[in-house]
Amino acid sequence: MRRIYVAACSLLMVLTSLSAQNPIVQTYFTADPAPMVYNGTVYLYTSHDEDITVKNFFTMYDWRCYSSTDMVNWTDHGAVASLKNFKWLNKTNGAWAVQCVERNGKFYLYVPIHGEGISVLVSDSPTGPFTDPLGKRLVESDHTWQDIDPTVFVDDNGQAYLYWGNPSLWYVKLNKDMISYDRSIGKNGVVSIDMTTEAFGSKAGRDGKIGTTYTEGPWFYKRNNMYYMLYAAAGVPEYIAYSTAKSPEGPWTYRGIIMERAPHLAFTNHVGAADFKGNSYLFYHDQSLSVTEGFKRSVCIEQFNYNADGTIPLIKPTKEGVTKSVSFLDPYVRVQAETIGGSDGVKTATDSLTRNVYVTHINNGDYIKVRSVDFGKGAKSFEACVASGTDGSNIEIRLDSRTGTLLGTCSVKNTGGLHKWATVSCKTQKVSGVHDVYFVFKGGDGNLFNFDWWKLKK
Ligand code: FUB
Repeated sequence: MRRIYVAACSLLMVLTSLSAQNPIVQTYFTADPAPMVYNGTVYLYTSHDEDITVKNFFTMYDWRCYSSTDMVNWTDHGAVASLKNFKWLNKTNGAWAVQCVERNGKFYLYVPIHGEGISVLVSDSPTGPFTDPLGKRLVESDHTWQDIDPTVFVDDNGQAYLYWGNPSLWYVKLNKDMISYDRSIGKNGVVSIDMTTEAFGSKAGRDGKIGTTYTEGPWFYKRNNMYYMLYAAAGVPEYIAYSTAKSPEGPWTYRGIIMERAPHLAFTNHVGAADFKGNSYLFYHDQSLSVTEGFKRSVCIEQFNYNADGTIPLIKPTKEGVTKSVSFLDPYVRVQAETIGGSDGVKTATDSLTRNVYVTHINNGDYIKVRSVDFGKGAKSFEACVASGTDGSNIEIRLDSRTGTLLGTCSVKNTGGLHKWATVSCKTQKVSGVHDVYFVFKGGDGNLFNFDWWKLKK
């Protein structure tokens, strides 16, 4: 009997590991992914398409951050910076593609403000708070409308490069302080890359003239002594292509397409790449969550292998995404409720005073999936921190699917309001091994409760 049970569980695990992981965030629309590996964690910075698109154009006010240690569950750190960080700015829209890099324990967030050029914010933590060290834009050029999509890489010799641009590509050599640059090169420090077809491939423009495929969204990095420039190519709809060089300053050689156009992708695409725990990942965005709204995009990830010579294969955008976690989640320490491997219905919010992020907008039937949870020999009980203004809600703890084995039901009573936090607990059935866990929320009408963290007890 036990054997049949174990076999059934294994089959379920295979089935759930085949389930769709893309897009990786369902609580917000996220775009222009920029991963940063720091201290055993992948921090993923994204731009953010608002739920309501204004004037049928990019409606983007802030930048969000997510982190993961297993590549399947992502902890939401909320909006870590916004246009409001720039006191000198007289603009409420235009928070386009971001990238964060760490240097000497400080985190530098390079952001374009559409129409205003490229600026920088600094923090002591990867998740902020970020402050504006300059009180003005970082890159001073005479083409601010084209100054979007910054990408930064600090080379082994300590020289940092900031590349950016649409539809041309420029760079500055950042000084060690990361918030100023060498003004002695190029035009007041700004070096213009030669947009040749050898460097970036060829494509006929609308006027019939041959130009390069390079469009925007550069992602600059070095791997095994090869410099890579990945970018969105060939106008809209965009595909992803790349070029390589032996030096960070070029000359660049066009290497071809790495992600084709596909029906569920948006008219823009924008990539970031990272190696983590021995695997290589490509981050990009699609429009599947909004069902074909190009101004409501969502970040996706594919695992891939570089070819032996360092070239990048053609990578297919899939619904499955990253199916294998690179580590298991420990449920016996507090797990933030906003550590999510998939969800339906819920949102996250940030407490404006404490900056604590929690799960909210929980309605009857919504759920959160947490992947690859290591039960070890099994738990006896479940504990959760919740806040509610109503009685009669429940958290069902289910195994491997939203209708899977019910491990326990935790009742959530009125705690005195949606910001009056209290700990609730319930007994759970003993299960061992690694499983996906589904928290399925049940109750009456409207917002049931807020959910801050959970943990299992042995
Ligand atoms: O997200 C706004 C713009 O769309 C980005 O800056 C481009 O790379 C494209 O993804």
